Amino acid sequence: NRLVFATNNQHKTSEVRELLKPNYQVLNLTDIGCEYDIPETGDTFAENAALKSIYVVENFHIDCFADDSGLEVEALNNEPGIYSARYSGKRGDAENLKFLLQKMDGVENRNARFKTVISLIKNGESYFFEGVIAGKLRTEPSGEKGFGYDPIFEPNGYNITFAEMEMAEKNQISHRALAMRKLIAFLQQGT
Ligand code: ITT
Repeated sequence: NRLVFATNNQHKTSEVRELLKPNYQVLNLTDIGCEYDIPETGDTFAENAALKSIYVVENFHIDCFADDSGLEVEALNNEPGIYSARYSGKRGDAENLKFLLQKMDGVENRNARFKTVISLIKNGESYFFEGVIAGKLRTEPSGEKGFGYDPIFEPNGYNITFAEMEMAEKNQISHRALAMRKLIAFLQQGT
C-alpha cells in the first residue's frame, strides 16, 4: 500500500512514516519528483492543507494527503498559527523559535497548542482530520530532537519538551499523531 504525502518537510515525513509502518509506504513530494513549492494562500490550516493535496491530485493524478500545522499561542491571539513556518519573516526553525521567545519575553500566560489538519483526497472526494495538543511554552529551548517549536513546547502532563522526547513518544501524543490516527482509521474502514 502506497500513500502520497504532499510535504517537503523531512521531519513530518519521518513522523508519518513511523506512524504508518509497516502497512503503508509513504512517498513525499521529493519522492514523486515534485519540486514545486506549493503556495499556501489560505486563511486556515484546512484551506492550506487542501491546497497542497489538490495541487498533487491535479498535477500528478494520484490520491494523496497533506498536513498543515502550527503553533497557536493564547497570549498572542493564536499566532503564529498558519504562519508558523515563516513567523520571523523567513523559513528557518531556529529563527522562528527565537522570534517567538522574544515576543513572549515577560509574558506570564504560557498556554499554547499545536494543531494539525490533514486533507485527504481519495477517489475525488475530500476529507479532513484534525489533531490538537495543549501545553506550555518554556522560556528557554530544551532538547535536540524533533523540529520547529518542539524545544520550547512542553505538553500538559509532562515535564519535558517535545524535543526531549524520542520520536516514538512524541508520536503517542502529538497533534500530528492524533490527526494521523483518524486518517488511518478512515483508510482502514474502506478495506
Ligand atoms: P509542508 O508545507 O511542505 O508540509 P512546512 O514545514 O511548510 O512543510 P507547514 O506549512 O504546515 O509545513 O508549517 C508548519 C510549521 O509549524 C513548521 O515549519 C513548524 O515551524 C511548525 N510545526 C508544525 N508541526 C510541528 C511539530 O510537530 N513540532 C514543532 N513545530 C511544528
